[in-house]
Amino acid sequence: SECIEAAEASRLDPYALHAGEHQLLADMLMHKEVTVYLNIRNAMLRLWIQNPLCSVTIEEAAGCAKEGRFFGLAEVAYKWLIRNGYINFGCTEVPKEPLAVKKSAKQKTVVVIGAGVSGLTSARQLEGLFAQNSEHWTDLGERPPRVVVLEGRTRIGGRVYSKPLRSQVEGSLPGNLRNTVEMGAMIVTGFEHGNPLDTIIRGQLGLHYHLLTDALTIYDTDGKPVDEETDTINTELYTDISDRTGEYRAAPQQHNTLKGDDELIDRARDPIADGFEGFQLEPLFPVDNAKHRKPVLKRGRRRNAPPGTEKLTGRSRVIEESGAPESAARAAKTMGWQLKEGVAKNQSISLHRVAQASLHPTLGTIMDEAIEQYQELIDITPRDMRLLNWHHANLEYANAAPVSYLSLSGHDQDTGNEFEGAHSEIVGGYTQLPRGLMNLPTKLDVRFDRIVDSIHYNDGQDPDLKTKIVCIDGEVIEADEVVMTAPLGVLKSGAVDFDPPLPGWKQGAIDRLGFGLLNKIVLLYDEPFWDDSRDMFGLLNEADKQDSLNPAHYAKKRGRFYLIWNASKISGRPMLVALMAGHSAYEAEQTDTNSLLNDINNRLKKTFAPKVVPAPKEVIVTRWKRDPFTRGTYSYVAPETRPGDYDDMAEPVGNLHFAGEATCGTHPATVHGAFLSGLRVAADVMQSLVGSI
Ligand code: FAJ
Repeated sequence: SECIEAAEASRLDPYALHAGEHQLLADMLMHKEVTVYLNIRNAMLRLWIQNPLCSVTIEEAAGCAKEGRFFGLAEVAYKWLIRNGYINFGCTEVPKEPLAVKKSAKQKTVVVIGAGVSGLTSARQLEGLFAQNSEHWTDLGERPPRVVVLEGRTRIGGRVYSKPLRSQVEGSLPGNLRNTVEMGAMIVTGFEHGNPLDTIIRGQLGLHYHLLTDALTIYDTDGKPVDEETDTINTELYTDISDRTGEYRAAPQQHNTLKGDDELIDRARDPIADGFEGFQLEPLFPVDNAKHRKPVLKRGRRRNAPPGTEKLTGRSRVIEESGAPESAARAAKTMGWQLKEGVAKNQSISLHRVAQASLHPTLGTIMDEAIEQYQELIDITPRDMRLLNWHHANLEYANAAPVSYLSLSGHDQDTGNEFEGAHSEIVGGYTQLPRGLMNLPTKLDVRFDRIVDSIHYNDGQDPDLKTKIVCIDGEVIEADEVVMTAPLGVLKSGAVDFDPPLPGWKQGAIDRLGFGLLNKIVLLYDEPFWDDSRDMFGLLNEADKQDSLNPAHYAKKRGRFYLIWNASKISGRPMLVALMAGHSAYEAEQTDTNSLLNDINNRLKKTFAPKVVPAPKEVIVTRWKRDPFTRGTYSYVAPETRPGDYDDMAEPVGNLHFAGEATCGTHPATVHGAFLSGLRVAADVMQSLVGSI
């Protein structure tokens, strides 16, 4: 079962091939051999997960095969896992052959643009892959390629930025605490269950973390806490409305791949030899540790190929009707709402007309329509409206966009990929992750203050064309392969010129995907006046116009300081970080710091009275939209976005490769998504330089 857990923690199905494995092996394996392969691969993952400080060696990998005749299969699994960043990745020493060519021998160059998490991960991974495949270049009489990272800023991390506070404390802070504030990403989601950053953060860097609790008190505009019952019924109503909009969600893509025998895999057992002794993958492992041969996968011995092995290309579609949900009135009654006089229990709401009224319906329009229709069935008070809009604000935070900017069918297209388990924050600052990626096990070649102005890449038309990257100060760097990780906001702005221009399918995806905004105001104090045992609290906001029952009238203000984080656990200083989401995030870009400070001060005074709320020692306001190196915060699915757009963002154009959160459709808008995109792009670059495994 440790093997099963290891596969799951690696985001792989322990009982079925990954689409990449399927592509590599489907034509060569018999049904029983799939089970053998999966047992071998799961066992290798176990070795890695148990100790990610040490790379899994080829000998250890061979040991995962129960019989010598499966060594060939083990080598395929080993190479596939390494190439795709499932083992031997991150800040770990990798097995390296001594350099077998002269130092003056030819060397290719891979240029990575951007030293955020995706750029540093791809550079780190490429260094590792080049070292583990050094024989490829030795055979060519070359040195393994060098990797150069060009970063426009004077710091690493990009949207992961633990900014040092101006106001220092006397002496040093205890333990791992640092005098910093998270300007960008702060939360590591599903930390202990499948988040690949766990391997680096805990397994390799040994960083301390604070597990978050979701205990949350929401304070109303009069400063009084909302009672639990009111909070609960509004949360349930919001969830019900959200579920009803799920009817219009595009169906997720499905991949059918070869499956093994569940029962045998559960017990890490191989099928009995009978029936597949004709197995034809040659044993490739050098039992005497001699030089390896290339895998020879022989065709033609396949028997009993299971049906349904084709990958389903299922493009997303809008689900029209998905059975009859419980009537809205009955659902509301069950939640504890009082039905209005004359409302029958079977009375419901219907969102079809509004959903179909536009070519690109938005989540916000349909949810607000649902709220309005619910108002016909139950008495929704202005306070309930403030609470429902608080939930809107929370959705606007998660997507970095007002709900009226989100696609109805695709806003949650990554649903189902989230990791289980508690969320956490890194004690002492998230920047320790990019710092580790840059420095361990050896320092990457990161060049700061290199603002890339244009990329003259090779789209394959003329194989002799030299690829050049030009910085705004005129410096020109030649490259064989380029990895572009500048954020979607930068790509949208046209700040970087592409020569030749990007093809229509790529530019189309860049134009259609959304790139949103979230801002924060950070307040540093001498002493906490809030409940320091809690991680956060919420604030409700008034409607910005007279009609407090009209959902549209809350849009402008609902995201202002709607959630306030207690950051003292990670920084060691009494500090609050208030979020400004949705339209409020945009407003913060135009509002001066003093006005924002006055506003939040008044809210805090009302909330914590009779306690005295002092003036903060230090105030920081983020304004990510103005930042020329990001121009916003993270990607979202806009109404015009098409189901394949995230995948198209990840596709290379000739020798120009793309990484970054907006290229990771399974985990967009996150640090782990950026990390996974870095691993993926490294495999793409290897494919270009070396070919398939
Ligand atoms: O906690 O995982 C967070 N946790 C998280 N990601 C967040 C979160 C959000 C979240 C929480 C839970 C679940 C999902 C999301 C919410 C929020 O609290 N938080 C967050 C908050 C803010 C204010 C921001 C800005 C972001 C987040 N994110 C998103 C992640 O930070 C990003 O997805 C991730 O860090 C992106 O990494 P990346 O490698 O794709 O991109 P960058 O921007 O870090 O790196 C690009 C580099 O290129 C930069 O260093 C830039 O300077 C450089 N560059 C740009 N143009 C250039 C250039 N260099 C040279 N020449 C040029 N022309």
